[in-house]
Amino acid sequence: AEKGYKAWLQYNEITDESLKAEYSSYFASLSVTEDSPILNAAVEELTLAANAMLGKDMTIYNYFTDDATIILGTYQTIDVEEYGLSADEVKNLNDEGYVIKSVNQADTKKLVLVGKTDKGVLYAAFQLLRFMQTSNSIDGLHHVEQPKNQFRMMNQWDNMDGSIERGYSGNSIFYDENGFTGDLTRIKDYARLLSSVGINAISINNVNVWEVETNLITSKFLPEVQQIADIFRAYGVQTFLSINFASPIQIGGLATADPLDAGVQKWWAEKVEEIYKYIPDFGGFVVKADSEHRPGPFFYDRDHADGANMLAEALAPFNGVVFWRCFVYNCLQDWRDRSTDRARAAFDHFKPLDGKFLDNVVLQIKNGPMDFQVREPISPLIGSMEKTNQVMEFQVAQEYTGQQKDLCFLVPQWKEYLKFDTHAKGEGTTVDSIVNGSVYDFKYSGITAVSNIGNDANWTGNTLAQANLFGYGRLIWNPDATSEDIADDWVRLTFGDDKNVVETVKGMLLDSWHIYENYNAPLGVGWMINQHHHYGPNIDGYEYDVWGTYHFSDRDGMGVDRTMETGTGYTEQYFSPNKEIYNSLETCPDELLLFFHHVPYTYELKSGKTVIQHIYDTHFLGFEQVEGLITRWNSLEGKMDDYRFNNVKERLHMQLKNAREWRDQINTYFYRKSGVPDAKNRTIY
Ligand code: GCW
Repeated sequence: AEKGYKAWLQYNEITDESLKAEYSSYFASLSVTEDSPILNAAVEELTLAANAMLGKDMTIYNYFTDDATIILGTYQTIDVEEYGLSADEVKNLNDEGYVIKSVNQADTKKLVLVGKTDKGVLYAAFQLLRFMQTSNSIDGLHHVEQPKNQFRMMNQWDNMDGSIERGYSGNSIFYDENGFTGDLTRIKDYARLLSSVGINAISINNVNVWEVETNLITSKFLPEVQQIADIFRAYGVQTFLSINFASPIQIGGLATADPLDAGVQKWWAEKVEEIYKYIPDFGGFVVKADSEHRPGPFFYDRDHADGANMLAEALAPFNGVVFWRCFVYNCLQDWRDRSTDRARAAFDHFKPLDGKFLDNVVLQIKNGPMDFQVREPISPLIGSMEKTNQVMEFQVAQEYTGQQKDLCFLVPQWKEYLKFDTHAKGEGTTVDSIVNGSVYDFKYSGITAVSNIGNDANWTGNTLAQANLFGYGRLIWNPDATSEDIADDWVRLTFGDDKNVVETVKGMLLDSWHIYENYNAPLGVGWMINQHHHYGPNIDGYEYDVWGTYHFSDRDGMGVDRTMETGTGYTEQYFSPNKEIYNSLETCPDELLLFFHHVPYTYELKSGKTVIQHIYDTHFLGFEQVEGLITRWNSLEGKMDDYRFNNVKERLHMQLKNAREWRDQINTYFYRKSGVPDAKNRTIY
């Protein structure tokens, strides 16, 4: 059994006879006159799929001939007008855009896949195959698309010992025992998965760059990085590395890593030149500096613009880019110190530096001000720096959202974040319009995310977590796509067209984020998790610790006062009217109430319930909903292979155990604190 390995690239045989006949008439032969690794990848994918889905062996011509049924290439070489397209239609697309057109006149049936560049052609091939795998007719097709974001990136948190920081699906596919696994087939298949959903950049090592990984930018490892970059390049994916800010000391033999030191600058310039000898289109660096004990410019009394610009100078001659992370906060906070607020940190550190960064620096900002909780407000830094390139960082890995045991389809959450109105330039300045670079005309922009894959046969541990990887790519390609459509596509591609399977799995996915939220930390307060591994409830797990993640529950109430008048003043960081909306108890939305305010347990929510009754109700409900997920899934037995069925079934039972623990610990804790009984008298311990 392939155990879920093919994910959404199943290419199952087409069983509907009339569709099979229709597709087959187009998949007789293919003509491509340009030669590039990316175009070859497109042809290889189409050939593979034609074989698997239609049992056809296409003839490939490397010249134009009227005999060819598929014409594939860039607009410079294809005479698009011959196929009823105007040259402008393709020319006016961005570099990754494409057109798919079918011509079906009486005696000719042809498919034209034309891209602005070869990347567009590859994306067209994957889209065409998606149409076919989801049983759409391709007669009369005229499909035009281009991505709405420039960088569509993936960050691996893989270490060279083979472990993955926050990995929930086995070990790294890249590394093992402080070297490379050498399994290039697996990496190629990962490249296919990424490219098929439009990902165009990847950093291949953890942002925490430890001792061994610091050497990735040396001749010891660069030949193997080059091999990996060659594979990704053929799928339109540009390779980046995370670097250690202290590299000049650790591997350069210098006494300092001070960004303003001439020797350090020279060292980086030479280092970058060396890297580009191996990888001429190397993307650049991802940097976690002065964050969670990693070295950075603060150590030398320099600011983050000094640090980022030093690397940017070195990369600029090669068009390289620095992704500089804004996850900078005091992780040694004294819990007694009520004036420090971790949520404020990114804005406080970076906003004053607007205008000081070189134009090949991109600030990488987590979607929320804390750390990928089940619910957070948008980071106020997004949209606040007019003169500085920004990308937003999501986490596809489910560190705080069930660790790929619990089902949590994150597309609806990301969608809410992307459509949030920051009001940065008045009404309608949504997050997606900022991160796609159109509001401030950034040179570089887009979205990045922490990957959720490992070397488990099915890539993501829980087979249903594949939907998050797929959905991430599809959503950032086009943030206007709906969660429903993305989920629908994923289920059909992964499990086929059975109506029951499609409706059931889709429903489970779309409900899952709210279900998870129901049994988790309530009303946006976050955390309440076990230390270190972050799975399962531990309400006071971080309450008296250094990490700045507190809920301040006492006998009367709970929540973090972040208002301007009596709290930390964090609300001030938002543009009006968000600032006022969050600052006021009257207008703050229920789901974020405890993120912004400390309220009595008896405080009445907009829903009409008290906070304490809301806690009880959602936690009893969340557990029941997980029981419901199990019933829904069980109804699908026999409708798919046993491996995938049992894989998800096992995970759902782990989820039920987790939900029960959350329900009972949260309810018991707050009952004991508040003394307020459940209005419905259910069992609380
Ligand atoms: O919250 C933390 C995670 C760390 C991670 C860090 C980060 C890579 O728990 O494991 O380190 O976020 O984003 O840098």
